[in-house]
Amino acid sequence: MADNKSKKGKSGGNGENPKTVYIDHHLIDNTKQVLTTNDGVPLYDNNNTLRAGERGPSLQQDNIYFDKLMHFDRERIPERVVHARGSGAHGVFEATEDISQYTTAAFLKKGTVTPLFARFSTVAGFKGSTDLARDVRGFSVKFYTQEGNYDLVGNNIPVFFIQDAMNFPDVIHAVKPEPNKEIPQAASAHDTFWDFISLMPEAAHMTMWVMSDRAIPRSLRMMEGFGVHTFKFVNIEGKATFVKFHWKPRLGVHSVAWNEAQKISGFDADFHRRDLWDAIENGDFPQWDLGVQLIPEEDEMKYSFDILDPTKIVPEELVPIKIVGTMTLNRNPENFFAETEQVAFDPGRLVPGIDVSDDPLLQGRIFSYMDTQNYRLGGPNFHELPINRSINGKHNNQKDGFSRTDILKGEVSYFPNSKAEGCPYHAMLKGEKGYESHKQPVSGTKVRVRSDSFADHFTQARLFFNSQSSEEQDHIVNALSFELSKVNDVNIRNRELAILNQIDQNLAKNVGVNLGLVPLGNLDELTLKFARQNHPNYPIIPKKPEVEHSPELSMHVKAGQGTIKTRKVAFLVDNGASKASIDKMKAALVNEGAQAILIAPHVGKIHFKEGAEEEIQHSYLTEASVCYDAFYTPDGDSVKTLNDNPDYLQFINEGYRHCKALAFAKDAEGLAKKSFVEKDKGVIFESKDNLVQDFISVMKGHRVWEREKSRKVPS
Ligand code: HDE
Repeated sequence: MADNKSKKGKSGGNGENPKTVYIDHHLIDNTKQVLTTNDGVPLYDNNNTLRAGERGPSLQQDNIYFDKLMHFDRERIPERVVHARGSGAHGVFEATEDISQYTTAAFLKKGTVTPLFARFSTVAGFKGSTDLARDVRGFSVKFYTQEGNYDLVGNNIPVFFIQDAMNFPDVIHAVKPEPNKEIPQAASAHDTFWDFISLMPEAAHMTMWVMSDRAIPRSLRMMEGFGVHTFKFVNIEGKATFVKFHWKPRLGVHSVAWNEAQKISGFDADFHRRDLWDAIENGDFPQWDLGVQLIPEEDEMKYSFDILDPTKIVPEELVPIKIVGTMTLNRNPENFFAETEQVAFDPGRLVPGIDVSDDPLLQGRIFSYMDTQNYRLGGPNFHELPINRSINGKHNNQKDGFSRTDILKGEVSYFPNSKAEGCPYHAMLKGEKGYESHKQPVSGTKVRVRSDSFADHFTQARLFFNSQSSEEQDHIVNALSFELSKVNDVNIRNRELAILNQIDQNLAKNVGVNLGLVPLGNLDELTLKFARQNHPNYPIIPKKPEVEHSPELSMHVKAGQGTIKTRKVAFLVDNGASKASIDKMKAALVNEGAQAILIAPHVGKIHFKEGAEEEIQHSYLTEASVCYDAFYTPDGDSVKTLNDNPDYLQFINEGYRHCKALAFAKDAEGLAKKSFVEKDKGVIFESKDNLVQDFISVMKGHRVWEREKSRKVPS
């Protein structure tokens, strides 16, 4: 397994990582170097412009100043039109299963280790927006395989809002800040988004996911990834098998609460970016297993839904997931712009053995990504940027263009040729294998229509809602209530309630109560009018679904499956805290892979009861309860001062409100009484419980959601 703990993640796991070796060749190290111009001329003075006299005007001949400013003035490139805010890391993929009967893809051959770069993103916000927006997360992986680059450009939600690429600019315009006032930033809670969504019943399924806690992950390391579309594997005989891709995080799938998300956005807008960076720096390399659902070509029409419809999942209970390998992220970028910003993903970048299906959303994506990279990265040579370059080289007759760096030798740049012995040659001419599209028979009348097999918009939205725990369902009700309360136009609220009513009447009723509205029994006339543009006989009676309850769609931790690896536990201390009480808990947590972080009223030294002292990095001034997973208050005289410390009380009140585990050593138990904290299974008292073991076991369950019902804490 490629999970070595090398500090800084310089190793690819199994020997040298050819991609990072290549990247390293491009690193510029300024150590012990004299400052130069861009042309390498050493500079004597980089502080003062050239001027006529000590207090006189600057001179136009100051080419050194111009060299510096000309570059600075051009530092920004257009941010991505969507997914502008992202964080990336290098890693490796190790194939662990023999699936050669389905695909010839070399990087999926059992035992193969392939370098990769992954980028996670939000969709709607600008480049500098908060990580904790309620939003879909992008989940892109560029595999640098021996057969060229393969990009799996997915999301952390397995379905999409729309079925046809033609509507993509519309859904994005609707969710982005409104064009007149450029409000709101990184948020869907506004009129234009819900106006569009309430007119598009095909968005109902995705809406359920985005209103669930999946849209506010605890960490990028704790979210699933999905290829979303159905793709094709192609084997050596040219036979295709439909495939759906899944990334399963080793740390489980976890989220924060909406109230926390809003506060984290204020306290640490880089919360996810920092978390990913720190984990990799600490050697806690995040890992995901890659799973595939395989559907024989003959079964294309077998199901109650259309496998080409990107608003549908294939329930795991219907087609099980087969794990075929593991991704390990083990190295942070050296330079954000050069790597994370310039990496160019494109779902059309395929390798032999993998092909696209006819999903109309996927088909549309194949144009858009290449087009956007050409614009965003300033021309057709973006493949030559170190982060985008394939590890097996590129040889073709394409040439020139802005920022070309390759220097093609010789006089030949055409094919066929005799002067260069026919090189670069077509693989087929030498009997070698290269990329071949799956030989799929195609016929049809040229039309702009939507298949009626795409017309069932609510069955899977209902499947998702019904598969959630009662707390998760409450969160969906709350999220919808929040979002629709922010909508000003009551017609839009009513229209969306009518859609929710088609999914689940109680859901619509409960959201309606929070909006002061009673849901309409039928879809709104305007919604129907638009739906009938695609399906003239809408609504069409849906087929009976094969699966009506899918436990895998719930994020609730299954008994005995949780882990506390890399979780952050705040040790709330002050001068006089007992080191013994701290050390005992710390050792147990670290043993389970968690982090113990001491927080005191001020940074700098604190003195323990036993006499020793320790340098503290975090204070109540810089830290917030919402950025931690659990809380421990140790024994000692510190308890006396914490008793009167409002920041301390705020920490544990908020932790309690957000259903986190709180442990109190014996001396500290009285502090719980001073706050809103009430004893329950997640509030652990040393005198009543098994302090260490119970604390760890509650943390493994992620949250004590039952506590949410009482909602006694005003924080
Ligand atoms: Fe994208 N999408 N998208 N998208 N998408 C972009 O490409 C587009 C869709 C996704 O980390 C853009 O490089 C169209 C589905 C991710 O750099 C752009 C359609 C899924 C990323 C684009 C979709 C995605 C993007 C903007 C409808 C999940 C970030 C910048 C047909 C399977 C990649 C860029 C990164 C980025 C177009 C729908 C995922 C404009 C036209 C469905 C993860 O090309």
